[in-house]
Amino acid sequence: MNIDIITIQPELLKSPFEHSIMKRAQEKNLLSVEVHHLRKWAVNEYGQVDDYQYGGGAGMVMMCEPLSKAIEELSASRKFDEIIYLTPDGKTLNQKIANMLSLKNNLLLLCGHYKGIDERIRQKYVTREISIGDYVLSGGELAAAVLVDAIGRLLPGVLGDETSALTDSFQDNLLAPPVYTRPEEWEGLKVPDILMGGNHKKIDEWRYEQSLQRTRERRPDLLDSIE
Ligand code: 6GU
Repeated sequence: MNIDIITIQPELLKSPFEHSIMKRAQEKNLLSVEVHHLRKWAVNEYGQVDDYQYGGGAGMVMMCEPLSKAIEELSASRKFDEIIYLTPDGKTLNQKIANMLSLKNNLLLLCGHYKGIDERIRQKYVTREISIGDYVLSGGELAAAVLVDAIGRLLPGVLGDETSALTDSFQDNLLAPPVYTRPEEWEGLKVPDILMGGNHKKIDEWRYEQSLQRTRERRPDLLDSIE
């Protein structure tokens, strides 16, 4: 999968993909992330990409022309399956959306800043608008990094153990069960006996029950869609 990202803060999008699973995904050529600096398509020699908003009010708006030039130029070499604008007024990201996007080949992500991007870019190019939760970030970059991570780890071959993404929290609308490692007893707290017994059928049942219980307690809203 190729993911192109258009931003005015390319530095913010370096480190998130240079470590751990995202690094491995790129080394294995399962994922390629290309970050493009919007200033390359600025309207003048000062690097201008934003302007005051019509109607007045504080805050700048990212202009149509740099964004459309960037989108057109990148679209000439790739047929994007989706052009996604990261914005707090988009649809809240969830595992279902991440799963669906992980099946695409070419994604283009647009990161907004200030008051956001000119509405006409959204009308003309954007196929999907995504938020990562009900709070406001200073720009779309960290949200884009979250989205790329959520999608990238789902690509076949990226996770070492192919089954591990399937047992994540949310993959079946359940939270993950508790996990333990050595030592067997720590500060008087013991690992549940069932996990020490080696009966895998019983262990699976226990984990499923724990998942259900945890979801009931913490996120009953998730159960509405399966029970
Ligand atoms: Cl995608 N962008 C910004 N600026 N803030 C957000 C967000 C996105 N998602 C949640 N908050």
